[in-house]
Amino acid sequence: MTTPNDAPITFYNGSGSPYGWRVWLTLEHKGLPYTHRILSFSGGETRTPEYRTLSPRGKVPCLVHGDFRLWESNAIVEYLEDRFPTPSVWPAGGPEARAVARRLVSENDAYLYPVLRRVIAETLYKPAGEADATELESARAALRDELARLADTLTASEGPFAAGALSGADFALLPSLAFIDRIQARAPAYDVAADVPAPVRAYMDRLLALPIVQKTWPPHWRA
Ligand SMILES: N[C@@H](CCC(=O)N[C@@H](CS)C(=O)NCC(=O)O)C(=O)O
Repeated sequence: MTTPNDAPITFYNGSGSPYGWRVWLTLEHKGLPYTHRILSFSGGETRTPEYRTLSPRGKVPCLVHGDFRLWESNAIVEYLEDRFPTPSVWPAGGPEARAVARRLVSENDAYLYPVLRRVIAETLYKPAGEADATELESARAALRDELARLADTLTASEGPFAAGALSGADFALLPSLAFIDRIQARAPAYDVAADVPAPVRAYMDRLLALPIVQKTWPPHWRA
């Protein structure tokens, strides 16, 4: 049976989840009504049998629309786009522009975020001063390379955002970039923010000025 468009939406998320964040931004960008359930990772709320009936891998994000359950953030974004196409999360410039925006999402997921995870593992998940220096420098070198590529993309962009106008590409990139500032705030001795090139910093500032970004800031980061 097809889910009616006006069926209630429940969005399962975790504070600080980069994958949840892009779905959250998509819901807000489209102005959709939804119930927001923020699960506690440390409290094991993503691991309960009840939650696994919705999201079998026990991961967030998960979207429930009427009787339809969906997990995997990019599939959720595309589902919301199919269901509620206006405003779109993809650029208006035709197939090429949309393909470039989707490519930026793939590059974030395949390259930028994985190297950032390595930096996070050494800086946020280890006590101060206990990072593996060799691994951290290797990860930071890879991160600088990814940020340089992003700086080139931004410089070539025909608008203020990664694919021109605000799009799903920005919704994937913002959480990764926000993590750099999170590391800077929590582990300033590493000065990871120094690795951010000027065009990327200016882009982050433009993103941070958006009301939907302020509204979706991870709740536990505000404390
Ligand atoms: N490929 C998935 C990744 C989802 C994912 O890794 N979610 C993490 C949070 S960022 C999670 O739920 N982890 C909980 C756990 O593994 O217990 C997606 O795009 O939705």
